[in-house]
Amino acid sequence: SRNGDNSASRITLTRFLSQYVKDHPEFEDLENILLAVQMACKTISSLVSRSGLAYSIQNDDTDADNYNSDGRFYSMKRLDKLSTTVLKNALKFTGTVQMIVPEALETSEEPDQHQPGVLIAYDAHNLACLDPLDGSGNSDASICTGTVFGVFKRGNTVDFDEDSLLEAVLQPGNKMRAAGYCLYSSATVLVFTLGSSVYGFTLDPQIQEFVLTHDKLTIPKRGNVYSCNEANSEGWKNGWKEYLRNLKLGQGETKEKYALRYVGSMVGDIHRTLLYGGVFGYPSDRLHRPQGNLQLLYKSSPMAFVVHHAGGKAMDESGADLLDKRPERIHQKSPCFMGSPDDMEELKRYLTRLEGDNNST
Ligand code: P6P
Repeated sequence: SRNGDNSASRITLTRFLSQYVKDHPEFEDLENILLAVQMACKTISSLVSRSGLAYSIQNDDTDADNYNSDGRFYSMKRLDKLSTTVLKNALKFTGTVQMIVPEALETSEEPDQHQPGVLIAYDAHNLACLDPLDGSGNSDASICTGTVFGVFKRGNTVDFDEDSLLEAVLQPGNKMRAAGYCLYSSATVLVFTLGSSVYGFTLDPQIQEFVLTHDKLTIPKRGNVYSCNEANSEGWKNGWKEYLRNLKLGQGETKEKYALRYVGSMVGDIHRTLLYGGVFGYPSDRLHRPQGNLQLLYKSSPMAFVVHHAGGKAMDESGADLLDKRPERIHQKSPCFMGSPDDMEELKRYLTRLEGDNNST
């Protein structure tokens, strides 16, 4: 109906996928993984929204083992583990997808990071990297979190031993055949692309189905918001600093003063950027995070793939296309910028200019 709740007339993700696969038979072998991801995201959504309730009953805050290494409340870790288990089981339930446990993140590499729950999965045709709950550090404050996934075509030359598969998954984002994310926030929104348009589906709690709400999602050509962790600004390179200075003073190309919006949960920050436009960035900072704080393979590459197919751009710090960047290691981090095409073109001029690239203030 015109004003009432028209969710009944919307197409569900399940129907959308079966129709899409009929029209594009080359994606037939992907339907399994995508349906498994959908099922897992429904369960993770429910876990995330109930975490405060479930844990407060089960957890006695005074227990010492309720606090993980950096002193934050235990439940976040359990939610990480639960989400990883849910995703693993959903993929296994397809009967065709196997899991590989990637090597642990060397604690020497990132002493202040808890172990990411990243999954590497494969079936006869695909190699997938999945981040079950990005931003989980925010979850006990009920701030948004997200599941991220990227799927590569599996070269049939790759045999089944784990090492060759872990090597084969280290591909640049432009080799993905599908990527997407599920945002757990005021609504649960699953956004993905199969290499052409981007589609967004919102979970309707009344029917527990994802229904199409963003058909051919396209990022605005220009925005007026930038999104980054300003606490790192002392270590930034001059190009990014100068670019932001002009946006803050209303002296950028649009002469509009930009606002800063930063949730600290990548999926939320990039979903907002996709819908409202603007620029998201996690640049290097020489004082604290020389490679930024986003793992390339299972965080910024899949997100860049979605942004690209929504008409946006993604770059590394040299201004090169982030989708061309091949991760050397599973947990390798890379500075990244992504967002509206016109904003990114403007930023690129600052990143690629020769002078003033050193860090001298
Ligand atoms: P910082 C969350 O831990 C995360 O992996 C991303 O979701 C988020 O964008 C980033 O790290 C936040 O990093 O250094 O700003 O806390």
